[in-house]
Amino acid sequence: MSHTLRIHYHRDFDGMVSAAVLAKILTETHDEKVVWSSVNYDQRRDWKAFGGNERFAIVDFHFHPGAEYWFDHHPTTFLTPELRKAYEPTDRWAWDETSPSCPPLILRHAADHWGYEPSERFIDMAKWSDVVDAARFRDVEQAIFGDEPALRITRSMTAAPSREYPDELVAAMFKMTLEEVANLPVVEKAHERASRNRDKALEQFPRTVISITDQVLLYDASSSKVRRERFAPFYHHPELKYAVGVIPTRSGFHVTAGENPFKPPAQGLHLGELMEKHGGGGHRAVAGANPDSLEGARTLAAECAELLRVAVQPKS
Ligand SMILES: [Mn+2]
Repeated sequence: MSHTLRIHYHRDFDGMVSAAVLAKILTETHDEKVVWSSVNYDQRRDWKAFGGNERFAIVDFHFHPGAEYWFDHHPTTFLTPELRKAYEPTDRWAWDETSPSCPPLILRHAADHWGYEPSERFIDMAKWSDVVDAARFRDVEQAIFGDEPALRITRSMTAAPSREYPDELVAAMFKMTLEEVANLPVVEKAHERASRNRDKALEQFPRTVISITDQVLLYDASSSKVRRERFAPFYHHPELKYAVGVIPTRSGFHVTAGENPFKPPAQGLHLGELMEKHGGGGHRAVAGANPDSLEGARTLAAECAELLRVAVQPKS
């Protein structure tokens, strides 16, 4: 029997950085032998059985009592009240929903509990994780066209050449700087493809718009022929407060709702809590859910848009 520890991580920039950082730290401070693989929301269906018979860790994803190490910053991390009760901070578990991304809390925890001193490159990765995950970009131009290494890596994820691509990026982040990772031929190639897709997406977006009312935009990009750029609504319509849309996933459809990060609404709703009621999750400012059908996704998106329109109305 192997005593290897598997690190399960959320398949996005801060999730990959979290996996690389924890892998490195555990290798150095706990003498662990680690491997890693990404998780997605579909794997919550049989959450009890998650992890199988392996030793495992989870970063930037839902709390699981079987995780030997667990770190997350999502407010919707607990799938049931029982799981919420099963959590308490330990020297191997930490949750901080005020953290803009997950890596800084892992670094902080490792410093406080395990005497770990982070390297310059990990501090840099944690800084960019906050920018990317909390959409703390200078402006919409940086979000869409910025060519800093972290942003090129993030963009390259939208044109991943294989299912294993995130695991390869974690392996690269385990030993390289962001700049070195971004300059890898596999990343450059994916980034070029992603940039072409982005340009196409910006051009196609106006056709997917269903309505713009009270600074809330509703769109339907469920067609597999339509390219997607997350910030396209706010690029074309800087005055927006929210955008809600339907997009395709590998196995179905996803409803995504987000505040305009460049012009956050003064009043609104907690999107993570809203999506939680529909089997999804996320943060206050951005969240999503995966209804069972396209029709269900369209209905949910329209309902969300309507709730947001009411919520942003000035109260008299
Ligand atoms: Mn994440």
